[in-house]
Amino acid sequence: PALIRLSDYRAPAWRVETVALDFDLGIDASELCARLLLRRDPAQDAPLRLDGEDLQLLSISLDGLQLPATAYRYADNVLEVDGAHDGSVLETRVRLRPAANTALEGLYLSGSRESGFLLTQCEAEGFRHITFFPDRPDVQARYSVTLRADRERFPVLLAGGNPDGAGELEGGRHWARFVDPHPKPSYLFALVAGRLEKLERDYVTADGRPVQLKIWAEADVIDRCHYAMDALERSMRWDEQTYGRNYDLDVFHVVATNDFNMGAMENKGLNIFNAKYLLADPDSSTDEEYRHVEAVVAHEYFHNWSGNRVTCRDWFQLSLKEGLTVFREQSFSADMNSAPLKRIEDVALLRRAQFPEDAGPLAHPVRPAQYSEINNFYTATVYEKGSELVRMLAGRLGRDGFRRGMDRYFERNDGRAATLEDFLGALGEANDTDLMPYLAWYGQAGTPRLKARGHYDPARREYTLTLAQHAPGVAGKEPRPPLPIPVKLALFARDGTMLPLHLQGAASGNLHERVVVLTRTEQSLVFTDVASEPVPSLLRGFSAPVILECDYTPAELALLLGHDVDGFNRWEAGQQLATRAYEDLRDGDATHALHAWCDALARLFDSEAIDDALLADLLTPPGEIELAERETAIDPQHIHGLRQDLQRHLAERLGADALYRRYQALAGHTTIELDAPSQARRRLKRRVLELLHLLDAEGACLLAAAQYRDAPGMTDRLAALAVLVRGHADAAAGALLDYRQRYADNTLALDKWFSVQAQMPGEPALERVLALEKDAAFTPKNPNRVQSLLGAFVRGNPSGFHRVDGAGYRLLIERLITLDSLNPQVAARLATAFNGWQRLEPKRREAARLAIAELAGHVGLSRNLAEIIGNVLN
Ligand code: HT7
Ligand code: ZN
Repeated sequence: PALIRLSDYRAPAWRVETVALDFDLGIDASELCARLLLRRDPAQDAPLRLDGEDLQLLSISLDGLQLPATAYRYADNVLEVDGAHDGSVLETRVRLRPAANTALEGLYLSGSRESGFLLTQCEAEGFRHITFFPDRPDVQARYSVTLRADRERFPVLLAGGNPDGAGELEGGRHWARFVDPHPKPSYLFALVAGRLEKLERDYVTADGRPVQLKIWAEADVIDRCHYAMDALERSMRWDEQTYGRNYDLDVFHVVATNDFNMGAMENKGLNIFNAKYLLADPDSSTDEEYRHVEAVVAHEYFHNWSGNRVTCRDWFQLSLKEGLTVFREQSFSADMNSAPLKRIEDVALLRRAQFPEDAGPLAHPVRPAQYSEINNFYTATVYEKGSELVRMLAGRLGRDGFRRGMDRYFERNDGRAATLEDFLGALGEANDTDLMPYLAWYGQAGTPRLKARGHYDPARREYTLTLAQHAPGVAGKEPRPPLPIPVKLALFARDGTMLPLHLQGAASGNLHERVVVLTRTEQSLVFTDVASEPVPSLLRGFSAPVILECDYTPAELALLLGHDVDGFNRWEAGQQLATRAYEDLRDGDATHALHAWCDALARLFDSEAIDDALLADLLTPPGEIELAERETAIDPQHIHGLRQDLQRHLAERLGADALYRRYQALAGHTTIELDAPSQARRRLKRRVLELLHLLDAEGACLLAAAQYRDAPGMTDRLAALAVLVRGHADAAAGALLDYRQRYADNTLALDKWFSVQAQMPGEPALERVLALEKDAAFTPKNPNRVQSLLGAFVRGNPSGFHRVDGAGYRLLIERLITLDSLNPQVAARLATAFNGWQRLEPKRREAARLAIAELAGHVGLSRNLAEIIGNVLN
């Protein structure tokens, strides 16, 4: 398939000044008349060419005259029209088939024909499935949208922008018009039509604009939208206070759907959400899901400035809006909740999702140089690594400097389609500094490594820290120039106190922590007046997205785990120590790290001073995917077993009595409140129960069965169910049956029922997945359901999926072929489970290779799936 290259970018030859869309909506057939006022770039001489995919063209006219068939050509998804000039008005009429659209891109039906509703999804290139248009983000137009439909079937009609009239029509039909005063790219267009209920709240922006906030959902779930409404209001206030950004329309609509390819979509004035990220209630949502709802509501709202008011020039700049908006959301969530816990959660996600992506055949720079299918580039690299790059810049400029830079960026680029250069330029100029060296981070794939070596000279009382960076190179290419790497650091004395930092060549001050930006391949930092050999705490708060290699002794890591005041680095020391302990077990030749890890955690377990949620995280070793990253011949089942052994050692060290006591104490405080201490108690209770299960499976299952039965909310209920299912307990079957009946009508709760079973470890998982596919509630047409069963199995259950007989791989390719014909985006995302197959141990590697090669040879794969499979195979 053709590759689109960043280096081929040309400004559009034709722009659209205004667009008037007139929809006649129906489930099987909808008709749309689009009137475009065209502007021509006088410097270019290209014919008028518009994107349009699978459109049924009914009529076409230019400047009021019907065009003869000889005056236009529609082939290969492009409509070419003769005779247009600057100021021409092109009118096209097309017919769309929403109910037949299973790809969920363009105009489609959510839910059933009888009661479902119509909606659109246009990012990245869905608008071309709706009408003929220069469907690229640097064409920004003013939209006026009129919707007409049967009033009884479609009582609610919504589009982005401000309402501009509504009324009755003959034959039980009605109409509504919306005008958006802000020019926008086509990917931000949206409409919704159907039977929906709403929650409403009045809001006044800091600059005095009254705004109606309206959340829409189907009648049976509208009561589960209150938390999202509160989160929306918090997000709006936070953006006003933190960035001085106000909302800019009279109404802000948010709609929930069960049928959605991603998390949510920031359409101007009409955000559309996967119900999974909008609905929340204690009976069906876990604490983690509440946090996700708050984060995604904030993320989409923040796009109104970082994405909508200032959009991307082309899709190569995707991280300009996504990395920046993830960063804004992370800062918001840190302010609303616990900052260290949020940082731990985000870095854990980066390591679980982005590091493996960056280390395998799907690796790409945050700003890719080329793509075949843009939908394949909504990746952890563009989002999560992109956010880390913004975080480095924000850290470099400091709070006030970053705000100054963001003000400059928004002011200078408001209403424009910008590039990453525009972003770095504005941040730098507002602070009289050159940030362009950071551009190198955006252009190279792979996670850089940072090697740290310390040397203490007692006679001179000097500590020299040598830091050397190494970026994974590309075979046959020049070594890469060094990157700017901000390293936040501190030094600890052996008694756990922080030492004042006297860095040679730097302004002195009574600092205990500082940030040093590395700019060379190797750099030595000399600290003077250091009384005894220190333990360095490096990359505090994870100040740069690199892999740190430092020859700490187990005792040094245990010291940081016990004493570091940076909550993130304390956790990080524990993760490194746990990884060493894991290696002790794997290699069977030493147990220093294992003992150091268990002892340090045993001390913390008894300490009153530590927050329950942080303790739960400290008691959790790195996951199987992360541990696999360090292996060269991966056997996921062996890794699973070793990680279980590691946790069993910890449980033994803590002791059954202490674990039971702690469990009972935590269970004594069971509530469904959402405040931080209540959430923290639930998190620790779950961890304690999991550890207990490794010591006394029978006893822990009795507790879990009781916890399942008596749970006041979903967090406790699902935690108990997971312990029963993962432990293959007798009581699991009864609990699963109970859950299935209890939540028969609750789609989101049922998704968790599928996932928890798909994630049971080891060989039995595959049989269970096959059985669950036969459940009446399973359908390959719903992305959430596919994700909850097949996604959870292939991406969230390494020891179940990677069977040595290759049955997991064969199942995946069979399902991919079916799914690809329904929804290529969903199929392509699932196929990324094959990432990293080259590092499997030989038997699994060969089984995976055969399966992938078979799929690659399948005729008629979508561009989405073909690109992923092609890249994975090479
Ligand atoms: N900007 C959105 C990205 C997106 C998307 C959303 C729903 C369906 C398909 C989609 N393709 C791309 C989501 C976001 O980052 O906010
Ligand atoms: Zn986004």
